[in-house]
Amino acid sequence: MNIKFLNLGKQPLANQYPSFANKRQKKYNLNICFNTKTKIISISKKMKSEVMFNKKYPYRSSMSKTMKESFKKLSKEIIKRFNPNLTLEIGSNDGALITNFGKKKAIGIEPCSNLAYMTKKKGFKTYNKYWNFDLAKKIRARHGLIDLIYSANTITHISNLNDVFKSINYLLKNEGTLIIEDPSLLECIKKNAYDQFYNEHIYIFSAISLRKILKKHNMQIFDIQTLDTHGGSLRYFIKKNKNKEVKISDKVFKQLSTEFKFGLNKLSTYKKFSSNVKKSKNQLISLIQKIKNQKKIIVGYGATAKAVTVINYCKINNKLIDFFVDTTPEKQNKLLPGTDIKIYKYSKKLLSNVNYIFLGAWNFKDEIFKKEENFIKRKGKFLTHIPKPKII
Ligand code: DWN
Repeated sequence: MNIKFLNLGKQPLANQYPSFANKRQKKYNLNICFNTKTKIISISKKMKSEVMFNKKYPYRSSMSKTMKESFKKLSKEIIKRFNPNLTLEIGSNDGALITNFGKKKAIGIEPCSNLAYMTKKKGFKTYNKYWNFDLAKKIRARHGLIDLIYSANTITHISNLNDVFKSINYLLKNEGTLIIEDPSLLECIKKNAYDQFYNEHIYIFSAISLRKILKKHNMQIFDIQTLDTHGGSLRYFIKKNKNKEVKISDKVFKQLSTEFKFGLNKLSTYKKFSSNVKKSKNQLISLIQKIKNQKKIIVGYGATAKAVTVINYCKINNKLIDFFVDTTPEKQNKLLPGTDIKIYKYSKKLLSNVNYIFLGAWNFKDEIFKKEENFIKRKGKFLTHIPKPKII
């Protein structure tokens, strides 16, 4: 049974940035649910993939140095540990991972044509398609079974998980490896990061819930890595049950036991989280209001999908946050979805008389702090809502 435990109010679609002139933006109700049987956390209204991921999708993994480095490191590890003849990436975005492999050694699948074009242009075979069983059949007929399938921040964006894993199982060699990487539910709850919930994040996985889905598809987690990326992610290494050669690492049992101890299998944990989220909202509004009463300038840094959730949930407008800056060309000179707050192209000059920076991209705090040494030197302050609203 799906039980709603958190209402994040009326929200627009994240990653659909309206022009300055567009004042009428559609919104939907964002509710978060816990499934008592599968233990999975999901949003209640699931949008069609075609509505969310199309030729205008603005998010590019290569926009951040941190992500580029993380993918480079991972590709080296994949080659050393598994030495695959062929790697297939589901949701290859702008090629931040696959371009680290040889052109004949990696295939991308990317439904957003603007992004698929970027890897095709670099000579990588890229299917500009949504991941499903029909595509898996087509790929198997053309390339045979695959040694290694990788997917970061994509599986949680696809509504039909049974089809996702059935298709992976069909295409992966019996001795092959599946690696998936997504925000960790444990970190999300611990950090009170309610902004991980928006229309694209249909699910937020825990090892507990992922293990249950995989079991249905005769697969299991054999190793887990904890990552700092995207506010705390888990990288799951998965094998088919048929593959008896590979041992289950202690890290898997450790993660499961930590999650059970924390109560990720219990509704009461999410009810507590929900009440913490409401507190966070009130604290953030009063903190920003207090700063604005002193006639200071506050600017949002990183017009992230996460910021869309926070700003809309807290009903923050351009009287409270003056504008946002972002390095992504597709987001610039647009409005932060659902709001009247403008997004401008990032430049140091634009920040020269800013007093406070609200960290929309709090997950890149270290990268941003390094970049903004001058802002810090001239006594500029950062504002965050993670783990609770405060001035840093
Ligand atoms: O799963 C998803 C994750 C991986 O990426 C997607 N559904 C959508 C997206 O979520 P997000 O928008 O919350 O992701 P990021 O990676 O936190 O976005 C960072 C944003 O901040 C980008 O628009 C780039 C911008 N940025 C910037 O302007 N200056 C980032 C850094 C580090 C900077 O210095």
